[in-house]
Amino acid sequence: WAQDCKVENFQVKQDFDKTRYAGTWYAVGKKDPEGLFLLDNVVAQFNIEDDGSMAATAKGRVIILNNWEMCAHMFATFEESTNPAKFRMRYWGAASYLQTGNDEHWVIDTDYDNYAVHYSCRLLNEDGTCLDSYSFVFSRHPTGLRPEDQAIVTQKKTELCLLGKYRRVTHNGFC
Ligand code: ODT
Repeated sequence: WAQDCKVENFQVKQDFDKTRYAGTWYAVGKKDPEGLFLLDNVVAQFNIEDDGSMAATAKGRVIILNNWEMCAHMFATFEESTNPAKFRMRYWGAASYLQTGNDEHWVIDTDYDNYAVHYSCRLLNEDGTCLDSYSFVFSRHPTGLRPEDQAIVTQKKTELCLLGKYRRVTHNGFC
């Protein structure tokens, strides 16, 4: 089975259950996009709204305007698609100088209780591979992934054609 790295062929979580996904996720790994924003101390909190839609808040350390370090407070709403694991994420910050945007938000894999792999391609190449992507590895545990989850996550990074492109996301209490 040869990998073609075409975004449309990436497998996402089957029968994704947003209710089980709700709650707190600690970012433990990240593949950065062009012009990265969230640096470290990234924690996301997913919620199900009264209307059944998914929403999230996140905080993380950012550096804005060259050299100003701060803890960004971000908000997102998620638009569903025909695939339950593929959303559009509209996001904005608590302050106007933070990033806003509308990105793909795919849940590649999760066991809901320990790990999750997220993926977003912002820009496609002509051949259907991704020119500008970012991806988070999340853990339910602030201490990181359990050893038994690491092999699965490595497999998913490989399937996204991003193996070796992630960095560790540290948590040192800045946010
Ligand atoms: O950090 C980057 O370089 C790109 C990411 C920018 C988008 C951050 C928006 C966060 C909005 C609130 C939160 C939600 C949860 C998100 C989970 C994962 C993907 C960001």
